[in-house]
Parts: sequence; C-alpha cells; structure tokens
Amino acid sequence: MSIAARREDFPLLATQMHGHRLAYLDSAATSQKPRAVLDAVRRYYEEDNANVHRGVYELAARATQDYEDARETISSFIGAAAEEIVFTRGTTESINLVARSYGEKVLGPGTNVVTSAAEHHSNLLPWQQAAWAHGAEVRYVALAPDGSVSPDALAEVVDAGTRVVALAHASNVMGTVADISAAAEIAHAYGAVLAVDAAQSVPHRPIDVRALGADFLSFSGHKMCGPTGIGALFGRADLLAAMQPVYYGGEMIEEVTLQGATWKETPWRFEGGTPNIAGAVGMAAAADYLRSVGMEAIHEHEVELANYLAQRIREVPGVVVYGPKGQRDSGVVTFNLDGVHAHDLATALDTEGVCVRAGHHCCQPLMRQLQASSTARASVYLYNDREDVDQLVDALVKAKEFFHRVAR
Ligand code: C6P
Repeated sequence: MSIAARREDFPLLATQMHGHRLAYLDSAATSQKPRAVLDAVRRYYEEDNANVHRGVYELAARATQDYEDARETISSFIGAAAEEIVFTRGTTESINLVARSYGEKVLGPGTNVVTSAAEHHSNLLPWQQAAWAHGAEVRYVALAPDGSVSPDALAEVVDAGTRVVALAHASNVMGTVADISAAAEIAHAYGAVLAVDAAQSVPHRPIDVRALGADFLSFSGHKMCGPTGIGALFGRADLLAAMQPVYYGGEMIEEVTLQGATWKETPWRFEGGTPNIAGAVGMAAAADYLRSVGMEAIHEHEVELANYLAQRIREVPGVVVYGPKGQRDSGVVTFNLDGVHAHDLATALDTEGVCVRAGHHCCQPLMRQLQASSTARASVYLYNDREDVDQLVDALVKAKEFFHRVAR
C-alpha cells in the first residue's frame, strides 16, 4: 500500500495547518489515529457499553468479552500470554506499578537498581523513589557519546546487589536503540530482572518479549495509533503472581471482611476500579491495524525516512543533529539550530504546517549531558513520507534565514 493511501486512513492528516499541508512529525509524543480505531471505540460505546466483570446481563457479558479480547490481542502483539498483560493508563503508570509493587518486594539496604541518565523521567523517577524509599541505591550506566547504553558499560555496574535493570528499548530523544537481549542476559546472570520501557519501541518494530528476555515491559496505547489514557504492563506470569496490588478498591478483590481481604488472580488484582474499557478496545484495534500493515514493514519505512531526514537537515548550515552519526535504527531525530532556541524554532516551523516537539523531552539529566537546555525533535511514523521531510527542511531553511536576519 502506498503511503499516500495509508494517510487516508488517518482523518486528521487531511487537516490544513496555517494554510499549509500538515506535516505531523511528532509521533513520538503521540501518534495520529486511524479510522479503524475511531470506529472500534464508537462501535463499543454504541453497541456493547456496560461495566465489566460484574453484570450478569447480556450487555455486561459483551463488554467483558470485548475487554478480555483486547487483552488477548495486546498479549499476542508482543508474544505474551493474556494473564501477563495488565491494562494501565500508559507507560508511566505501568512503570510506577512495577517500581512500587516489585520494588517493595525486592529492594532494601545493600541492593541497587541500575538505570541510565538517558531515561525518560517516567523510567527514572519511579525507580529513584522506590529505591530511596527502601534504602537501596540507584546506579547509572555510563552512556556512549551517541547516548546509547552498551552491554559492556552495563556489565560494569550490574552486580550481585542488583535487583532491577530498568532501561528504555528505544530512546525518545537520541534515536538510539538498546540491545535488550544482551541487557537481559547481564541482568539475569546476577539474578536481577530486566524492566523495559518500550514506549518508543512497541509502536515501531516487531516485539517478542520472550525473545528479548524482558521480565517487565511497559508501553502506551496513544503512541501506537490507539487512544490516550490506556496502556499496558507486561509482567512475567510468575513475577506478577508474587506481587502485591497497588490500587485497592473495586474489581480487584476476591473477598473482603472488616479484618482483611484477598485479591483476585493476576492480572485483575492490579486493575482496581472500573477500567478504561473503550480504551482497551481502541488499543486492540490499533494493534490489529499495525499488524495488518506489518511491524517489520513499519520499522523499515521509518528507518529509511529517519535516515533521509537526518541527512537532509544536516545539510542545512548551523544545524546540529544529536544521536547516532551513522545509520539510524529508529524514527526519532533530535536537533538544534545554532543560536535559536528550540521553542522559537518549533513555533516558526508550525507556521509552515510542520509539527515537531521542542523542550527537554522529559529527559532533564540527558539534556545536561548534552549541554543543551532544550532541543527540537522530529519523529516519523507509518503515515509520514518524504514530502513531510522536505516540508520540514524548507521550513527550517526559512526559519534560519528569518532568525539570523533578526539577529543581525
Ligand atoms: N514520551 C515524548 O514526547 P506516557 O506519557 O505514560 O504515555 O509515556 C511516557 C514515556 C515513557 N518512556 C518513554 C521513552 C517515552 O518516550 C514516554 C513518553 C513522550 O517523548 C511524551 S513526554
């Protein structure tokens, strides 16, 4: 299928922005939604809406079936079993859940969590807070110049006291991709678990949690063509089964007395309260949509486009591109224009219909290592094409001329 035809699946991409064709290059922040997802959510509300796991009537049974079918779809999308998928609000909540529940179980004085300075705050703060609450240490693996985490550097900091290695699969800033299987081997050799922040990988490449050796893996629906407010945590069945709930209340109990309570089996014990049923249905529709395009094809397309993008913006004098110097393996390209604040640049690009993100990208420690207060970031997805990239480059050249004229 041509990219032009694929773009037609995404109604919002037909929008004009400031009189220009929309070049949406911010899918690492959130992706656009195909009609298949919008239709699935609408169908759920129009035909099956009821609360799950409680009603004994037909409609409630249908809603429950939709919700549990969604779990099945999401689990098969990453090579897991259905009971290993906990629905959450997104990556942030998934990581907080693991850090609190698993952290409470394994962290204490003399133990450590290994992570890196390149992590998104959502994969840094939960681990810092969990470790410090239990008297454990947080260790940081040294980053390579391109911001990546090499297995050798990881092996330097993991030891017998390590209980958790928490790493991003794909960086939301640097465009680097970690060797997760190698990280898993290192973690497992010391009896630690590997918790993967897969917010930027599950939407973009084929994922098999078993092949990766991940023990926990977190991701968001909204970055993979699904709705906002829904995400998932994969946890190895034996690990989840030994963990305590984090959210107490309705839906997650077996029996409650005035003296205590018992919990449902996993994954339901982690899903206290009415879940985001429509969100789960939409996320599953998104996974089906991505699968129908093909995850390998999506990855190849993005890599080809990101390399074209990096090469083209490097040709603009005054542009600094961060991350890998050679071939890129993900769709994220971060850059700065000499003498222009990234926010000003992104605002100027917007006037030409180009959406890029600017700021610290929720990675302040990484920004300090880059010695940049902020950067601009373009990120591509399955619906982007060379026309988007060319529109960005033309807008960049125009912005550069404007800012440099103003500065003279
Ligand atoms: N990054 C970005 O523009 P949530 O917000 O929970 O869906 O995802 C958090 C998150 C965790 N890890 C990584 C690697 C991420 O990229 C993100 C979200 C967005 O880079 C919003 S800050």
